[in-house]
Amino acid sequence: MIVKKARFVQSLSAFKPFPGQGLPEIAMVGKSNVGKSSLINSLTRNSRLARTSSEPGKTRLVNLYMINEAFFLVDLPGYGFAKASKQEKDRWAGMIEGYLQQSGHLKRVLQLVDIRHAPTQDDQMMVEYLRHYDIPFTVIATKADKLSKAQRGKSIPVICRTLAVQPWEVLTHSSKEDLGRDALLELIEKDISDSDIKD
Ligand SMILES: Nc1nc2c(ncn2[C@@H]2O[C@H](COP(=O)(O)OP(=O)(O)O)[C@@H](O)[C@H]2O)c(=O)[nH]1
Ligand SMILES: [Mg+2]
Repeated sequence: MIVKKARFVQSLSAFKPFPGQGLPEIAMVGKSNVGKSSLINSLTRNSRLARTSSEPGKTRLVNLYMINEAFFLVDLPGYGFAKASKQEKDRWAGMIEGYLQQSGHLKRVLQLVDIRHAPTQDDQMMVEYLRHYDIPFTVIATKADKLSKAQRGKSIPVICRTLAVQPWEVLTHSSKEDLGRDALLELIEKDISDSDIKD
């Protein structure tokens, strides 16, 4: 798939109808700072579309981006931000869950994990949640440029074991080096054309 056009649509603080609703949605989840906004910018090749930050805990909203006027990329609030209060954490969890439960057009969740670290308990809970509700998901191992090829080869099995996924369910990605971009766009294209047939 070629990304010809990408635009920000809206930020939601709670799930509600939004312009263009009905088109397929691909959502991303992961702890704050894992690289969700960077992934959107990498897929769209627009470094200014989604706000990235070296300070974790910035995206507290559901951000919707329209791609090729054909589908949405949905940036969900990052979880696992240690410094947040219990109340704030509950609010984030509520927003993520509210979206996942109420979106009738979600085709896949991209579960982002940092390739350098074993997935956290929050990551494990998230994946169990997706599995429980039968939401198709793919694990994206982000920031691959920070590891050598040999190191990557060691960390992918750890991710697989911790999240109980198969190696082919994990996609290695780097926003800095453009690694994994084509494979991910291909996957999204398939999700979207499958939904054409069914709907
Ligand atoms: N080296 C490297 N840094 C990355 C990559 N993706 C994100 N980052 C950095 O990680 C930090 C958090 O990224 P961001 O996209 O804002 O994470 P988010 O909180 O999940 O949206 C920023 O400083 C990014 O520049 C990557 O693939 N490679
Ligand atoms: Mg972000």
